[in-house]
Amino acid sequence: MNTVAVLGLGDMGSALARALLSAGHAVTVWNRSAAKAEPLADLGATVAGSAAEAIATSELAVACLLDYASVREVLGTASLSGRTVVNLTNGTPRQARELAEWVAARGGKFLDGGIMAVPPMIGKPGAFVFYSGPRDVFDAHRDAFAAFGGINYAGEDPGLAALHDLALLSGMYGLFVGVLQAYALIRSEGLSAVEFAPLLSGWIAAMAGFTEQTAVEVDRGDYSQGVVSNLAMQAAAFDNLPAAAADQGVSAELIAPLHRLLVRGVADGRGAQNLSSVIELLKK
Ligand code: FVH
Repeated sequence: MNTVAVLGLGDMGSALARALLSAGHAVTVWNRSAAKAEPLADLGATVAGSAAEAIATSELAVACLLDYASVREVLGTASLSGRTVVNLTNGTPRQARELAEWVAARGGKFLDGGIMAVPPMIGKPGAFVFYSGPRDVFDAHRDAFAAFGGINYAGEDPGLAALHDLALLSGMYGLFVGVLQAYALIRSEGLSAVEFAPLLSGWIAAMAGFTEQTAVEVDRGDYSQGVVSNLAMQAAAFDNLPAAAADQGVSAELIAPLHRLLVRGVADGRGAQNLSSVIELLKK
């Protein structure tokens, strides 16, 4: 019963199955479209005829499907009694908590996870996965999880892996908002994005140094200490970003939401505070 089942053999599910095989685990795979299982069979995986069959022969089932609706659809075909399901499908904390209850009601144990890697990174340095759910269930399967890369246990609440995953993705998408806007401005004059890229990555690396200090201010809820670039100044300078974009024939829609918040922050009397003070405006 130490076989690991992998349900879903898209780009990520296939990478997870390959990593488990490379680490020496016995692996049973299943995918809705059977053809995606063939390369894994060549690597030594057992191909199950159904998700129910894959789960029946494995104590641990790793689900990596498109979304939570497909996870429920697939798991709903199987008996989960005595089985552990670790869901590595992207979703929200609420979806993870609801799925945990749904699996428990069917007699299964549940962990949720958040993969911080693209498929080629799986099993290699730099990849890591968040897990959340009962500690004893997590500890029982650490060995299998090690095949995927780094392990980060986020806590007993099954929603915490998704929370951490989405928080990191928020940071990533924020970065790409800036990168795309910068390249759009550069390209608007016919300049080379490739030539500009080293300047941009160096600047981003320098600014990333403020991440920790921002965290200190956010945890304290005090944005008035050590202010060197106050919000009023930044809001005035930020006005130039959409203005220049308009002049250059570039849309400002990527940066418009932050512009609105800066203006609101100043109107709220936060002009003398740090930029981090804008986080107060995000609270609902
Ligand atoms: N790929 C990535 O870069 C990211 C990295 C971080 C984590 N994400 C999440 O991982 C989940 C799976 O992503 P993926 O890259 O494997 O996605 P696809 O290659 O599109 O494969 C999707 C699989 O889901 C199966 N599927 C979809 N709907 C159903 C359904 N109703 N019933 C059964 N299976 C279903 C699909 O099957 P098929 O189309 O091949 O028959 C694929 O196996 C995802 O949550 C990412 O956000 C990846």
